[in-house]
Amino acid sequence: MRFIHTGDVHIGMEFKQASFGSTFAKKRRYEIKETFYRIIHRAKENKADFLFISGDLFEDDYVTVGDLKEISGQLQKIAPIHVIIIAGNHDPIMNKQSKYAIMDLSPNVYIMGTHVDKLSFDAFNVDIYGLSWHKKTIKERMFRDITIEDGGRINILLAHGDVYQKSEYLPMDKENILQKGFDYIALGHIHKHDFIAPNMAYPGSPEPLDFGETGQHGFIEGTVDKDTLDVRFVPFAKREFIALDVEVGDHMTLEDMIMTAENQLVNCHRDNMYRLYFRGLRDKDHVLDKKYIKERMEELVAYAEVYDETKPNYDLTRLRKENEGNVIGKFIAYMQDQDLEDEINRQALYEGIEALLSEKVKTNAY
Ligand SMILES: [Mn+2]
Repeated sequence: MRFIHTGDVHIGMEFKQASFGSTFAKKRRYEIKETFYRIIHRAKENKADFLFISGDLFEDDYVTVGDLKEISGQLQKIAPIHVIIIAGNHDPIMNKQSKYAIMDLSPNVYIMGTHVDKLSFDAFNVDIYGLSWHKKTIKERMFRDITIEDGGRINILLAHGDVYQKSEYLPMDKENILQKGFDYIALGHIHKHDFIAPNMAYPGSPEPLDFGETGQHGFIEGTVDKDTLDVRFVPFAKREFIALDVEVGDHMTLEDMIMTAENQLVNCHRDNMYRLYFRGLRDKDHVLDKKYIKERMEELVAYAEVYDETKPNYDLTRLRKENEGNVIGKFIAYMQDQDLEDEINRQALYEGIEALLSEKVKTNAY
């Protein structure tokens, strides 16, 4: 039996907590759907028998009726591939108003029930177990007592939950689940792909959702029979989030610093999304204009964010000595007693010095 396993697609995501603005967020909303439809198409091209969607297909609060119609329309097109869906914590089946209830699903699409449910496909000798979420948190170990009815069948489990820790997101004990005898366990909930065991895996989100989700994203594809298991992760995302450090020095001008970053991006994939951390000491008179640098970087890559972690090359000891007794000296002394590892404190120190020094220039001038 051939299958594709995906989940955590999060169609409709608004990216309200994300670092990027509304224009890029809107673009990502479309790209998430685009990649999901490419996966569906791949299932058809590769003649998969089943497509497993292990929870969080969409964002219950933000998915539109148009999105839902589009999803069901696309899934209908790949019949007779059986599409097995469980709801996760972002798209739970809480009542009759559930978004799944208003979807007009074709006969090849199955939404599993909110109690441990079983679907049988005799033509493939397959039994599929699973359950859909019915609320936003589940502290109980819902699969602890699940048992396989017929060990002669290919037994699959779809589970949206947490095998890493005892969280309120349907905790699962890895060993407990593994010893039950499932041939493949299609997990969902964690957005980074991971093979927990050869026959138990998280596919991760097909598209990464924010800079917390760096690394490759895609889906899992494979074949499973009573005596064979062949599964692999397939990188498939349109874009990847990548964090880069740009080391600068106080011998550099602003343009030098920008060119250092550009040289790093030249060898990178231009479709990816970058977060650049400028680090090191810089000349205090070369201010990093983050907006301008972002524009320059986006001539090379699809998206860039700029973080200024540099320290201007003020000689604090000298400045403090020179200003002993005045407000600048007192300010430096006070700030040096604070935690200067903290970015906000550090920024306050440098911005304060800059402001006070420019005041001093003005005072002297008049
Ligand atoms: Mn999720």
